[in-house]
Amino acid sequence: MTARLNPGIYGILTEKFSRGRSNIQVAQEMVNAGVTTLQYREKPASKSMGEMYKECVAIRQITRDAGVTFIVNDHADLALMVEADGIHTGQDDLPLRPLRKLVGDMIIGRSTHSLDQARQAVLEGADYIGVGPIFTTQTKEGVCDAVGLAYLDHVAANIAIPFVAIGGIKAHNLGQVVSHGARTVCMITEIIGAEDIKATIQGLQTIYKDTSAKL
Ligand code: TZP
Ligand code: MG
Repeated sequence: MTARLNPGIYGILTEKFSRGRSNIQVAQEMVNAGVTTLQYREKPASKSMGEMYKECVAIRQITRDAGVTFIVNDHADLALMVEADGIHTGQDDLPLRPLRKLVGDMIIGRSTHSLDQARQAVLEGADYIGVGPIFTTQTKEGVCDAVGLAYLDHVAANIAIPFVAIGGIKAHNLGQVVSHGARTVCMITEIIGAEDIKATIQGLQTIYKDTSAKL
């Protein structure tokens, strides 16, 4: 069975933050550099569903060949059509119990911003939760205030399913995020906005491994 959430670096694809590079090119570079999970996060306002489908087919192939878990954001239809490993949903997206009926054993992730939301996600059958924004971020519009590092300790102590930390995470604060209990760490702009994606991921992996080894 596919792991419900891999430890390591969880990357997200959104072309508008990728310095003019295509999602396919960035996906290949991220997979080559060793991300353990890759999420496709485009909105229909940016691309047609047909374009999104074509990209997801290609990224499914890239991730399958590399043994990387592939998650589609928001769109259960796309996730099913390309046989993704999982679907990621926000608080305003599809409700989890009916979604589970639709996607069967597929991994379901849910973004959460409070312990109440996290507990609710567990009750409704999420496989993992997103926790954040840990720090202030400009990447997601309308997101709540930063939840902070101490909040990660509460999640680690109170929530029984795996979680991924997200929001404003960069090389300079990654060590703190890992020290506060995150085993899976997601970064959008730090990775896809980097000039050299491979070197950036390798640097992040070194921080992740060095910090984990000292815990
Ligand atoms: N959910 C909470 S914060 C966030 C999302 C999708 C954006 C994270 O982006 P970045 O660039 O890593 O701060
Ligand atoms: Mg969403």
